[in-house]
Amino acid sequence: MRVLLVQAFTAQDMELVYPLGLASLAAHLDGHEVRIFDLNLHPEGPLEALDRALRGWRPEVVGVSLRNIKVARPGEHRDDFGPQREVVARVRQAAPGAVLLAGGAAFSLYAEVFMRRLPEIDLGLWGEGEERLPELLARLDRPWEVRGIYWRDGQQVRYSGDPAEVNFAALRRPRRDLVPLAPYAAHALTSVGVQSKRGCALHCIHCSDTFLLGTRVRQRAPARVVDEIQELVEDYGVRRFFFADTIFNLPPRHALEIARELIDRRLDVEWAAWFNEHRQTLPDELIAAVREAGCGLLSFSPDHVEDRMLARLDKNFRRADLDYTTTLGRRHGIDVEYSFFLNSPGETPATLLAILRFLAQAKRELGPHLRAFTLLMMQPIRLYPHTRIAELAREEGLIDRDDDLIEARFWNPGPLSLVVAGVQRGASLAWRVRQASRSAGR
Ligand code: B12
Repeated sequence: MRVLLVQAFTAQDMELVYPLGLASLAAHLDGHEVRIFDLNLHPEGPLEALDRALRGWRPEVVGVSLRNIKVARPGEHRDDFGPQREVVARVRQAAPGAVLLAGGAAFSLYAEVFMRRLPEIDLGLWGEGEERLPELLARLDRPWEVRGIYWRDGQQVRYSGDPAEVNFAALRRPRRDLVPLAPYAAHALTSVGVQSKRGCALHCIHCSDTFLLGTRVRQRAPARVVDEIQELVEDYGVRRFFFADTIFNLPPRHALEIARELIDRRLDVEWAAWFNEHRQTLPDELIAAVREAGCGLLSFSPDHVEDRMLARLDKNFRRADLDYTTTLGRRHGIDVEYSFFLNSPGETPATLLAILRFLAQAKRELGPHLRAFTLLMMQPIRLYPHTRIAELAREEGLIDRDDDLIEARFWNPGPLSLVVAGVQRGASLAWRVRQASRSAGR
């Protein structure tokens, strides 16, 4: 069959994100002709370009990847759902006879909502697709025989039941040949993804990753991960990438083995990843190894700095660990960035101030190694479905019971929300001033 995999819009004001999910799916579609079309590569007229791709090739199945529900920043937010709706409608219009299949992280988070609000979608695949998409393509007339499928029965939307997790270690390498890598590689350090594990053993109350990928961490053999990186370097000239793992250093041994493998192969690469803050997950030998292996940035999401607040957010570390991260950055001369939630459950003026004090302390200690991006990473928590904080927000009456959370909702109650707006404005001004002075200095 001719299968066109379409990457729908990602956030327009952020990094271009390589469609890793589609490249990974494509690697498992033996016996089909597969192409990938990324709308985000066509800023001049994405929908027109999609139209041409559909009419020119006439695929029998169009798989649309709905990755983000978020396509803009809070504050600038207008309508996050509109762009997704337009893509689906355009596919239906330009390929009226094709089976329109939806999948991707945002689809999986909001599957029933998407199925209800976008009647053009014929079928939806929940979760990881490498093992089940080939099964589904072989049973398009009996989708209920495949687990994790949303299908239509007249006016009803039905679901075939939860699937098992994929055997991640056994998956093939993503098909990197199906979309040009150069535009992503040229964009941001975070644009090209490589995944070394799926699932997360942490339980932060705001996060929906465990709903999508489970709490059991499934790892790929370090040598296989580095084979993929070597392929990026040698076959595509891509030397900068981001580990698309929920947390890279859990378990620390796996991260260490990947770093050692990178060092042994002498690949001249530059990369970043998300790290957990708990001191035991950051042994010195790991930080020394990741630095030598090309890691230029430890990206942390501590979310808060006070023990009481960290406990409420169900984080696995405390303030002493966070202080340790700044020491590490200084000692190893490696860049560090942090993201924080403002006005999260239990916040008071004093705890909010504690975040700003921590940043001042981190700046003193880290100097230029504290990435200024931290200034933009201070936001109230956006509420996503299937999270404990969304449930809490319903219990506390912050959102309606039946709010489907497609439109952005934040945990940002009371008068502190005004302070939050002020802090965000100040931080964003400081960021702009810094960027302007950097470009003037160039
Ligand atoms: C790594 C990552 C990033 C990295 C990406 C690095 C890179 N170059 O790849 C960076 C830092 C750039 C990033 C940024 C953001 N991210 Co992010 N990110 C992730 C993370 C942890 C992994 C994504 C990934 O690469 N997975 C690996 C691939 C193989 O998996 P996949 O894409 O999900 O595809 C599989 C399935 O979804 C499915 N599938 C996918 N498409 C299709 C299509 C069809 C037809 C079918 C059948 C199946 C299918 O099959 C695939 C193979 O199994 C996910 C968390 C998660 N649980 O997925 C969040 C996640 C995707 N991000 C999210 C968000 C919100 C963002 C940001 C908006 C955050 C922000 N800063 O405000 C930005 C947006 C950036 C942008 N330009 O749009 C959300 C998106 C959903 C939502 N809530 O809107 C997620 C799901 C996190 C969450 N739980 O909320 N992110």
